[in-house]
Amino acid sequence: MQVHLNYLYKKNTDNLTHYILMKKTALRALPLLTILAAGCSTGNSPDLKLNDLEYFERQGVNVLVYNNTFSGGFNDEKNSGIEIIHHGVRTVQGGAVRLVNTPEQWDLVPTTVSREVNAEDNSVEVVLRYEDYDFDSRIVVTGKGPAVEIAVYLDKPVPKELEGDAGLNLEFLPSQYWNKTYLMDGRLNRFPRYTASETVARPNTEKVKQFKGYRTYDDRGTGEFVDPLPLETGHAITMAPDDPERMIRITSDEGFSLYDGRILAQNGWFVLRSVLPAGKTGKVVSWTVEPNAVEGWVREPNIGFSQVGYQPGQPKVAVIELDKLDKPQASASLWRIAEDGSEKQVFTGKVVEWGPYFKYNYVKFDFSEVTDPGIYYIKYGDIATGNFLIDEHVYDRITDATSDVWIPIHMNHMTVNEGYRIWHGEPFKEGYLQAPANTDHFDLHSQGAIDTKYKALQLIPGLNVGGFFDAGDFDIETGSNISVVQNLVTLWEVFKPMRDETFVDEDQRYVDLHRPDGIPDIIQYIEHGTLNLVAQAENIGHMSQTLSNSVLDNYHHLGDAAAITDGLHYDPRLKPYQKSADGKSSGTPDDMWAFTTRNPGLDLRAATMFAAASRALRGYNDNLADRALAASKRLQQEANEILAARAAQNPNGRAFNAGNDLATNLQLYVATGQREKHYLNSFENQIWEALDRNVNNTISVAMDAIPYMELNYKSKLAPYVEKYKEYLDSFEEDNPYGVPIGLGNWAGSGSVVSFGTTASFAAKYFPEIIDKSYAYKAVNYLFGCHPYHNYSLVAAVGAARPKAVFYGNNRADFSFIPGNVAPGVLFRHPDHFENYDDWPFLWGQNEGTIAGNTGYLIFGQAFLNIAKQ
Ligand SMILES: [Ca+2]
Ligand SMILES: [Ca+2]
Ligand SMILES: [Ca+2]
Repeated sequence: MQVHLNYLYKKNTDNLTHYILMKKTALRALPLLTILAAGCSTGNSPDLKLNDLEYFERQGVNVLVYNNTFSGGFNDEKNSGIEIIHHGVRTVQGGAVRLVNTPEQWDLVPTTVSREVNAEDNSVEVVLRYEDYDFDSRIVVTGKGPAVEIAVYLDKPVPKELEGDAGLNLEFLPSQYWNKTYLMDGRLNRFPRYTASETVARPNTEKVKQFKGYRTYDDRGTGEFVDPLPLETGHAITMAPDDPERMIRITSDEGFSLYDGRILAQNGWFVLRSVLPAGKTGKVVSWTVEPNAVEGWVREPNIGFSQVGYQPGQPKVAVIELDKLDKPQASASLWRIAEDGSEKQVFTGKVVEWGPYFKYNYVKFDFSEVTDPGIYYIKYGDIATGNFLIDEHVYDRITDATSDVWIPIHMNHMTVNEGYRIWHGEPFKEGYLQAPANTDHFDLHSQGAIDTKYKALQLIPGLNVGGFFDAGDFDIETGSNISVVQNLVTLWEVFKPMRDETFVDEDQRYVDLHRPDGIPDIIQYIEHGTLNLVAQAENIGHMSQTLSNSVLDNYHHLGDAAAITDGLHYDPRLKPYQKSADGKSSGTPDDMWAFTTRNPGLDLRAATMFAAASRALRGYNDNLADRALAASKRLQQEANEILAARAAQNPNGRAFNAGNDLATNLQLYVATGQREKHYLNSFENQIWEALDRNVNNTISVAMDAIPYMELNYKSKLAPYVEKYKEYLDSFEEDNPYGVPIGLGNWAGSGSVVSFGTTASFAAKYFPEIIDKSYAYKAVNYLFGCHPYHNYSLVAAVGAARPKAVFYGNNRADFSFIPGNVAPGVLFRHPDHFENYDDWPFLWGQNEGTIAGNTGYLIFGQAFLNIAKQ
């Protein structure tokens, strides 16, 4: 849930370029042909055979064996091990030796010591290791006809302390199996829609330790943990005989049990598990797994188009994703729905081949010539899409839900109301304690030596004000919050959005959605972010890394943020769960912590942001504007002194990030009312060299400077914009969607938003070089023209089919918070894109972030600015 990627609204796309170039050489040059070849050679075979991408394949069934490995701790761990992609959907994963019945996110995972592919044997062998227990196991998966055998081998017996705990597990996606039937040794059952199976409470001493000794549960003083009991136990299970695309049969002489992992954690899966026998070596467990393959199955084409619709004059190209065994249609057509409900074919056009991209083939259908406003749908072969609009105004409201709903719901330290519903009460009333020295944090932060005037676990006053929840979690990630305020100030200064749909009262600590209060919302959001960040600078003395949960058992909280802590000051003299006589403190150690370890780079970013915030707040909240400016000057001076001292101590060390300095100099020039020319001189001294070094990385900040520079600056910049155009065009070669598609463990909508923002500013300043088509590609992608499915990735925005489930704090309800931008289509090695819309719980696909969503606001405004020209 942590966000350590760059969510600044237009930031480095350089690494991405790199990645893409690598991928192009790696994939385009070589294996793409082999993917096709593999498809042709194995696609029609009834047997599961290893293909050139090193997974077992027959048409409709892919069995991956550690193409994706476990990483431990912060990762979902629902993305790894033995995985089955069953008729296009990844329904099975987690095949591994695991140490509990239904593993949670922070349970121990094995490291993959080695992975060996044996093509002759049609098998893959992986060696797994639990370092903590010096415990190795080997998993051998062998294709045998239409099935695979999964076998566990031990060279040494299971360590004594793991006897009864170590077992072979395989996990099944609840949303694809619930309500379907299964038979265990012939006994009839149905997978439950909601979990209500049985558990036992066992002493904590019997609990296998969790990642780094963290604990995912609050035992309420019982000294016991909860262990799920099986739904069923037997030797042969057939799942979903009622659904041929999900049907799977598994048998084992050793026997297994089926569990419902949702009983411990809402993101749990159904788990099939065989405990490894004690005292044995050799082949200790063997399963035969046969996923059903539907005869003659070909994946239905995914017709990508903008669910929000199109402006009459813009390019309109649908990208159609096809199974590699599918034969492309020669043409597709556009149908129009009239006001009387009648339908008529109005356009037929050629379908043009783009070619293979990872697992599928792509063709395009260009219907740009259709310009009459109206209601339309696409027909390709037998498939008719949902309808969409062609109209000048289709994009007018694309940021309203984000601005009116998503962002205010993420305001911390406030009660947030909407109509009859309280989204959350006022969180963290007891404030934040100094994090103890040398503490690692599960959300990837750490506290070194204490560098403030406070003692460990002492209350740092004044921090429970303002700020925004990071994402689906509730911490104030300082770096993200700095980006948020910076994003909002940019939005305010460039576009002056006067929209007022939100009531914000900092004295009442109350937010009411859809209630105008006479003040532009963006100014109120800038104020709210600044209140917390200034409080950090004033009370801690510098910026914290994060204000976050102190215990893992309340970090994974779902629901009302006000219920995460008890609102009472922690008093270690009381017993856990005991309240003081005056009702003001408790012995429950649930208070949030401030991780204060100083980072002068972060302080410099804060200094830049504070300068911008003071400018925006001037005349609206002068007191806060003054405090922000004072913090800016002090932090800048102190941070530079610290950095200079460090440089003196370590003359060969790397200087502070020059790219960041470039932006800071520009910001400070603007912040000082353009009086301090030396900032501008520094900027000018650096910008051309930075552009020469990396134009894609630097063009955005270079364009930011245009309003403040002499006229010849723009003409000097033009050749770089030409180079930038080559970069933008390179995406047409890279993938059928023509936008950067990230392949990391956090999917890439953020990069598409950045791409669209920079392309929009380029189209504004250099329309003769960069036309609007690049920005349109970005909106197309976000609103439905992307791999896997064609739903809009932005929750509830003006589309016929927006995504319906997201990883927000209401994710346990399989719901969304309007205006959220999903990370989107997640890449799974070696060739699968995925975005679950019936399962919210994978953050890499479905979580939105405060920095990302405020970045989307800027993109929306920048895009509308050129789209309306
Ligand atoms: Ca976080
Ligand atoms: Ca307002
Ligand atoms: Ca408390």
